[in-house]
Parts: sequence; structure tokens; C-alpha cells
Amino acid sequence: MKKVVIALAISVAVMVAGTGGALAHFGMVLPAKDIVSRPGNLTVNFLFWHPMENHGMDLVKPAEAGVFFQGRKISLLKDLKKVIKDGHTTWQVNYLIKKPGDYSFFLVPKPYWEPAEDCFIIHYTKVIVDAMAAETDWDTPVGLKMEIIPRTRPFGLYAGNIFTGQVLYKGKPLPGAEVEVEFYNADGSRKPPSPLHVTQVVKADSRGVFSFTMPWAGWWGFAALHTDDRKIKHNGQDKDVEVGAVIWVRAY
Ligand SMILES: [Cu+2]
Repeated sequence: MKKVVIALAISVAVMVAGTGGALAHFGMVLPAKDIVSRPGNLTVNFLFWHPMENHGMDLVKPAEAGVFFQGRKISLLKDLKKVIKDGHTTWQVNYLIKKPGDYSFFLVPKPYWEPAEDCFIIHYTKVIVDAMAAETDWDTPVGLKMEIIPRTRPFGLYAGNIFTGQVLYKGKPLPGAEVEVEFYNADGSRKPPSPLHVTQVVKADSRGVFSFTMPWAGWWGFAALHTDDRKIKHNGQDKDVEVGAVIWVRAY
């Protein structure tokens, strides 16, 4: 009997770590700071994670990673350093910020095959860092295939602020988009009282606009999900691709 219980516990643990089940995967782009007050190096981390559970996944070398600044995309792919975090592959870059302005750091992962969902997952992920209180470009689209455009200025936020964003798919608003919200529970201090408390869900309106009140301080991730119009082959069969637009904002 005890063996059965242990075996069950192990299989549940494996399911949780591997597939997420009710737990959501999130692309993450996490800068050391969201507000930079003087020129200097900024460390930015790229992860594929279950943020609330603080469960790692491996992020293979991304298809693209970079920064969008003053209307230009700068690739940082060749500057990425592999960093093993909790036994999982993540990536890191040190970017020298010289000028005032808003810097959108973004990640385009390679398609991730998720056997449990019988689909590929691609999370187009970004975070916006303000340098020297410029506040110039925080709502300018980077031009990702799927993207959340903040309607709330995405830095200098307090816990209790409402974050509002608009979901774009191929540059057009995505009506009724489902948006998953998770807190990055990096120190494990948040204990969700039920599995339903791990991921919050809001739906966008007819213009793709959604809102969420961040109840406490820390990093909050918003992931709008959609089934892509293209398929990718897996073992010779066409499979769905879940595209996500993810944005990270920090509440104080
Ligand atoms: Cu997972």
C-alpha cells in the first residue's frame, strides 16, 4: 500500500514538473532592474519556467533574443551565456546601457514540443526597462508575431496597481484572448491555497484588452495564448502550435 502511495506521489511529481498539468509554462525575460538610473551594465536572464511553482524547464538556445531600442532590434544571440539554474538550462546577457530610453528585451524561443498537450509551444516574451526616466517607447510594439502592448506604463508600479494590456497577434488585436497570470515565486514564500491559485486567468475584451490587479510586490507575468495558424511537423504529423505573448512587470 505504502509503495503504491509513493509510486503515485512520484508520478504526480513527474507530471507536475514535466507537463505543468494545470500549471502553466511561462517564457521569462527578467532583468536585474526594471528601472536603471545611470549608464552601466544590466544583467538580463532568459528562462522557461513554472513561475509560481518555481519549477525549472530547460530553455534550448533561443531562435532570437535581443533588445528593441529607438525603433531598432539589436540581436543579443551571440552574447548569450548559458547559466544552469536549479539544474535547468537558462541564458543570460550583460547589456551595456549607455543612453536614456526604454529598452524592450525580448525572447523568441525555438518551438518546444509538449507531449502532454500534443502541441508545440512558442512564447514570445518581453520586458521593458526604463533608463534614466526617459519613458519614451514603452508602448511601441517590438513587432513580435504575438505581443502584449502595455496600456499601463510597465515600470514604476506599486502592488495594488491595475495592469492593463492589449494582445496583438500578427499586429492586430486578438479579441477574447485568454491571458494567464503568474507571480514569480522565486523564494517559495507564496503558498497557493489550491491548484487554481497557481495561475490566474483573465479574458481580453473585443479589442484584445485585459486588466489585472497585482495584489503584492514582485515580478508578475502575463501570458496571452493562441493557437497559431501554422502547424509544425512532429514525427511526420502536423501538430498545433500554441503561441503566447508574455510580458513581465514588477510591482513594488
Ligand atoms: Cu513544464
